[in-house]
Amino acid sequence: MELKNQKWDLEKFNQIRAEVLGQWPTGDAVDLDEAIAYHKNLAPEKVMANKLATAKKEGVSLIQPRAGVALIDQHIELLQFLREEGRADVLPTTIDSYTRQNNYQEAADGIEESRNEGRSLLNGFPAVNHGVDGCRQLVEALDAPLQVRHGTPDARLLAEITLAGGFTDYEGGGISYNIPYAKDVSIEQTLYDWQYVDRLIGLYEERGVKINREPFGPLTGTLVPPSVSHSVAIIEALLAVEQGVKNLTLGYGQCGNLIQDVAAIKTLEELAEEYLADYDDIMLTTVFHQWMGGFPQDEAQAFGVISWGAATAALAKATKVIVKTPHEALGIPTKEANAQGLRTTKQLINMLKDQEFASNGRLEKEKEMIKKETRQILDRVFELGDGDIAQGTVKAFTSGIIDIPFAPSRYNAGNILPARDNEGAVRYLNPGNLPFSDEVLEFNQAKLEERGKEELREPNFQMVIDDIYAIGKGKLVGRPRE
Ligand code: 8ZB
Repeated sequence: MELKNQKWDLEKFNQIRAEVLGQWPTGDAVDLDEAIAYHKNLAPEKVMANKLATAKKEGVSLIQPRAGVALIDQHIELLQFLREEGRADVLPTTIDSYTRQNNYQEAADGIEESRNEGRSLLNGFPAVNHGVDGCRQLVEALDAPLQVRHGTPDARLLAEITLAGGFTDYEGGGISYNIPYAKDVSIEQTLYDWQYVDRLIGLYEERGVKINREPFGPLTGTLVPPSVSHSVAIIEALLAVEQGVKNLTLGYGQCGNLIQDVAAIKTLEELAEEYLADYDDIMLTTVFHQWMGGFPQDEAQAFGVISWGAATAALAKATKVIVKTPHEALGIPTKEANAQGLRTTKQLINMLKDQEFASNGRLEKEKEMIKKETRQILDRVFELGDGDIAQGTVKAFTSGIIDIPFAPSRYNAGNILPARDNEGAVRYLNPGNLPFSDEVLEFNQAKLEERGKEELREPNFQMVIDDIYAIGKGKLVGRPRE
């Protein structure tokens, strides 16, 4: 394996491709020419990039749930329900954990047991086992675009089958579907395997088929500072477009302070445009994830959290918002709870669609700092790779130049510690080895000292713990007990 940020030649791709398609018998049914013809016959409203482009132009935020069950019929029923009762604009298919681990035999057993029990015993849709035809049954039964949502370090066969099956959007990336999801998979390996996925999508794009790509923005979903997730999103975007990806949605997970969150969505788009300037014809959109950390168990409180995310997404004018449900603290939601999260979100989106968060000094300052932090990280990554962002990324993880808080991966340094400031914005309590200037370090420190003063304690690890549990307990900032 030689990892470089360079478009793969077709020979290399095809060599590996034979291996990938041989990983499970359903790989045999993948035929790229036939799949491209199938996509060209899809109604335009079933193509994700079309919906995103229209939403971006009109300045509205689309809503999307997460959802996936084991059996095709039940999955169709679920998605139809979310479309009709939840008024979802675009649809997901959440993939089960066995498939995410490339454990297709366990997935097959799960399908069998689900048939016997008459209910889903898998936590998602096992798309590899259902194969190209199974995926096409979904596409044909539903009147909205479908995206694959998963968490798979090696997602090559899953991509082959779902894309040939008519899905028009694919989530993930070599960092964002490794570091938060796996313990023992090297970053070099996942960057390589995701180059394959992006090269495959590049082949569709070359032949006039739009497949949207969405790096997973929220990472561990736990107090991730915007500049950490922006750096990862932009790296994954650069790696994708090099392989021929044209339609990209970059993501960010809500932190909870309105000004910081609006600034994050704005800077994500502005920075990405800047870093992708050398590539032509890229369609760039944004996705805002409602709060990804711990949720309150009480459903009424959960609706409060969902609403605040919906309001923030609308005011930030994110192209899409990924919706949580009142069952978040418990596990996988019922379809009714899922639809409630969607309707709550749609209400806020509709009420706020004619309002935009006006530019002001505080917003501008926040944007300036996110941009500075992100550029400082990315500049160092390029430097480490002698201009090659793929090689730079591998080195950046080893040296903690990129560092994702609370990640399980042993390929992540795990030195940084985030904490909220006095207004709930997420700052660097311990910047670890991130390559920040004195100005950036002092800004973060001053913000945390402000909170320390208010709480009569030094900014310390207890703050981090308090912040992790705060929203679940009904607050944003984890204040000490009075
Ligand atoms: C990283 C994403 C975690 C979120 C939800 C979890 C959580 C996972 C399913 C699902 C509906 C599924 N999630 N699997 N939601 N159906 N099969 O993803 O609840 O919010």
